[in-house]
Amino acid sequence: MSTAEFVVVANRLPVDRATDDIEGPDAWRRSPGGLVTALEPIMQKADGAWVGWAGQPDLDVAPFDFEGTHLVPVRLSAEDVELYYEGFSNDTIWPLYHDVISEPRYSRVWWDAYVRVNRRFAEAAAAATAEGGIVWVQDYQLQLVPKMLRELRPDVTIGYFHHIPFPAYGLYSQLPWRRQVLEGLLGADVIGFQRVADAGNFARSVRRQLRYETKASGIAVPDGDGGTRIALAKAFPISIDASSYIELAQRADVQERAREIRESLGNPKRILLGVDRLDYTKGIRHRLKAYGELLAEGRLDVEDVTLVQVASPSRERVAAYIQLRDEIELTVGRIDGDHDTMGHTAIRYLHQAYPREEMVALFLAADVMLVTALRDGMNLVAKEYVASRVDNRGVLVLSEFAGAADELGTAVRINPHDIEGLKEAIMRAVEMPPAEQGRRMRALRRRVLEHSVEDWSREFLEALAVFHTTREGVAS
Ligand code: GDG
Repeated sequence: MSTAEFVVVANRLPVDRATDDIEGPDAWRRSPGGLVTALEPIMQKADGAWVGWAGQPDLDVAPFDFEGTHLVPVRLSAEDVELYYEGFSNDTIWPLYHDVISEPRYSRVWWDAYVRVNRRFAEAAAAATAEGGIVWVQDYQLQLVPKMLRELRPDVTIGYFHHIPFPAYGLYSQLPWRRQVLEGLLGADVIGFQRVADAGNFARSVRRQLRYETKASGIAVPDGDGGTRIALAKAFPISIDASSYIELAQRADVQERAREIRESLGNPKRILLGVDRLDYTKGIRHRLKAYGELLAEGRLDVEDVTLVQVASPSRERVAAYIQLRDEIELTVGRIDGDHDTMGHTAIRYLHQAYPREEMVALFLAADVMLVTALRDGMNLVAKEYVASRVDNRGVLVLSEFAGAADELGTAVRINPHDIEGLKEAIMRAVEMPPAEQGRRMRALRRRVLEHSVEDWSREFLEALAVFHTTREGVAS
């Protein structure tokens, strides 16, 4: 079997199966995610491999090459998907790490599946990596992989990036397997987080639970031979492929589509926009509450203002998501029922996923972007909106509980729990004079354009390379 010098391990492969009728690479399409774009140049240069699940249960696929990357599928049974993915990953870790917005469920059966599946990923990564290679593990579904991989392959340099928040110790300590998860992560040489606060929360949990010493970003981890090695736990805020959004936003057909969208909504004076996976962390209900009250109080009028809410389908078999969808759709129905006229709607609600071009057209059509997350690792939508506003217009209303708030200082900042404050912020955004929009948007764009997703992966891999070089030095 072939091995690679650089290997990414993620829950999902960077491809989706387009058709079941064809075998081999022709049956696959590159998935549109940001991580895929971020890593593509590195994967090609390094002759890299990507280990992950192909997205369908019980599917047996042999490793294959796709557009310059060697893909190594990890098989998940329908039961694995239910227990490891929907259960432990998305109904235990996800709610716990997002400050218990929804109650996490602690199931020993789910945990056992999580351990079992993480081991399968670690074994696949161990087999796919060349002697002295570099492995980059992605996200909360695979927190045990770094340690398991280190045990299998002590020669390999291991990085881990955590895309979601790491909670305060008082919450983290609920986890019945809190020590195992910390030890799992500490198998990595570099553990990357979105915010400085996430790295701080992690270090504190390590001190409290494991009694390891920490100094600045370094953590002294016992090496098994009576000594210690240093692991780095640090913030590496993720970003987007800004230039691809700019390119789309400059395309005449995309701009025409933006005009068409405004037109089809009856050319309201202001369009407000929300774009989220339908997830309880995104604060969609708080957004609707504030907007509904502004309409009810007559401070906003459906003749002038429309809210477009794209809520892309997500985790549709997890109970909390089924309930959330019902609640949101009930609320949207009530607000529209109370305020719509024949020609104008209060909320155009779309429980659908769209191509990237349509998203950028929406960004261009929207005067105000509402990001009201109750907790969010970063929130890429905020950065995508900013990158798309090549006209330096538009207002970003941004929750301070999204990681993006650390970088996007000139957004209109909100606490989504404070409904009155949120209402004031929406009014301010709706009424903001163009000159102020321009001042704020230019500063936002500067940040996003200066720090794109390529900078993110380069900075992370540079930090990891220090460990790689040191290890080579020891080996020779
Ligand atoms: C996790 C963390 C962190 C959404 N609907 C459509 C669509 N999208 C795209 C957006 C954006 C992405 O999905 C969502 O990224 P977010 O960052 O906003 O949120 P999560 O999915 O929760 O991502 C998050 C991220 O990982 C990266 O580290 O920022 O905090 O939770 O790119 O545009 N894209 C298209 N059609 C849709 O209908 N094409």
